[in-house]
Amino acid sequence: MNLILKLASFCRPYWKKALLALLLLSSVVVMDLSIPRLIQRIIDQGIARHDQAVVIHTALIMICLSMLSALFAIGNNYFSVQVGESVARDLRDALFLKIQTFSFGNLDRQRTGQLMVRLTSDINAVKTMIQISLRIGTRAPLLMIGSLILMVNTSKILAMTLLPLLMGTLIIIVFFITKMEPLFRGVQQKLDKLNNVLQENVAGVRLVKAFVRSGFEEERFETANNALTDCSIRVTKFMAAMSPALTVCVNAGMVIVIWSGGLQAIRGELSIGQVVAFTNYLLTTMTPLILMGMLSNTWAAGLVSARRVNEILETSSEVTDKPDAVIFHEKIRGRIVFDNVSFHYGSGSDEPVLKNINLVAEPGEVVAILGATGAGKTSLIDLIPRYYDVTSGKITIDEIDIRDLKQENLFAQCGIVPQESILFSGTVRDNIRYGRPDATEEEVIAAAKAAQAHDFIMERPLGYDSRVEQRGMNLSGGQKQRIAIARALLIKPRILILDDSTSSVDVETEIRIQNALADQMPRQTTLLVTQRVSTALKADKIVVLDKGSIAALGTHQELLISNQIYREIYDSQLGSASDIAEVRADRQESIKK
Ligand code: TTP
Ligand code: MG
Repeated sequence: MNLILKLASFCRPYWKKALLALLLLSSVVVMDLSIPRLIQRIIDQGIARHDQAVVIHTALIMICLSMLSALFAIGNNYFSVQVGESVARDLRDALFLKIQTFSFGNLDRQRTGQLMVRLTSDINAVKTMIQISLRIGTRAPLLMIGSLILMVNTSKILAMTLLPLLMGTLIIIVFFITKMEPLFRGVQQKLDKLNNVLQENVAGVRLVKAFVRSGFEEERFETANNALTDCSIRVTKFMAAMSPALTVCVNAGMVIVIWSGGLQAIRGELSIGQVVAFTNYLLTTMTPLILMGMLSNTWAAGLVSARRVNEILETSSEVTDKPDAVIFHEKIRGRIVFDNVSFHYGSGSDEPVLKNINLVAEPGEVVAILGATGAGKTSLIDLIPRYYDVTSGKITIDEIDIRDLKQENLFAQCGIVPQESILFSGTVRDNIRYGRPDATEEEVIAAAKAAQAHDFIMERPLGYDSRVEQRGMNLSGGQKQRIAIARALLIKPRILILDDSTSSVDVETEIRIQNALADQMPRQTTLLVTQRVSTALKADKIVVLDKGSIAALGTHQELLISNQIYREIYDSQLGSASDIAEVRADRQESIKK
């Protein structure tokens, strides 16, 4: 019920068109219903009495009515299509907007394939349901009720004889409709599964090839594909039984009418015209029934889809602004404090990913976060822009709890370079300007220079106008990373978050990027996630993260002396000779010059 109301609310803006469609439809039904009456008149008053004028006159009326009815039906179609398409567009808009508000936690739970199916196939099913309802869906019951009344009006006795048959037919239809809905839900679920497999495979087709896993993937796809086919066949088989069942009912009705009506006509209790009109009304009662039966699948599928679309619309984002959320009015200093923060992802194990993190990043400081893969580095920095909310403890920026901030304002302070660089198709310039479309050419170039991207961009014939393919396919990993860094720098963030963002860049270039970042005035607070000790060397603070806890915290020199874990990492990556550190420091200096 709730669902129907929700759907109705989406139709409300188009109620005038919908009403017009229904009015036109009612006129069509009235005209359709008058045809058997006119036939009756031709037979009883024209043919039986040899009155040519009545025959011609009535036939002409019938032709006019038919033409008018066709015209109205076209009008009805036109408005129904408009209403359906408009509602579908609004639903797509609403879904899309909703998905934009989803937090990372929501998105983890909604698979991409599922969201795609809801945005396309499900909305189409809802659209078809609306259009059908405004056309045959309303026409059929109106025709049926009209014909029933006129049948009784034509001959009460004959109508009573048919009553049990009509009831039986109705029961058959209700039976089919109720059985059909769960079957359709099954089909949609199977379609979801297929889309998930498809989505993963199309996105990762190179990997599948590289690992010679196409056999395995084919099997996985085939399983999903066969499941969908089986389910669809079951639905179709079930539905296939319905039409013949209803046809049997119609034919039985005809036999009853001709038999009993014929006998009554012979006895002179009914005119031939009445019998003919009655058979016609019987057909107009039964045809809509059959039509409605056939439409019931559209309705069942439409309702299932409407429910699925509604599920998304009713999901509330896990991270939302408080009603009294504040914004930073002035430029922030960028002091970030983790106050006893623990965190675990909602799904799966309840083992916390981060445990009792206490950490202060002073304005302008570079804090390097070092740790093995899976230590929780990405999870730690994802908490700063509130991609996820902390489970306990709090994070403050300039002494304000980030949960009290408007999220948009929070985003505006953070320049984020995610671990996986995501680029959109478009020009290099558009990709760099993504967060600030109004940036000037000089600003774009300055950001690209700082990210050490300018040179390789200029080597391309079209420079900043060169095309970036979907997901940055035509760029190397390091080039993508540098464009992503330039994009983050362009918004001139007070807080810069680099998640292993120079992992694909050679060491020399990495040092140049670090130097360029250090030279920015005033310096932004930088959180630098890395697995390489060499990247962390010059940071003001180094945090060593181990299985979600801080294992060590201090400068490189301090940690080298005091911390066993850090020394081990250092030795394993750069060798035990401490002079290597000096060599590296020298090189950094020389590159800087
Ligand atoms: P991460 O924080 O992603 O670990 P990391 O960034 O330190 O590792 P890497 O260097 O490889 O980038 O993950 C920490 C733990 O959290 C890990 O056990 C996996 C788990 N996790 C989830 O359960 N859900 C998620 O969405 C993510 C990102 C991680
Ligand atoms: Mg990571």
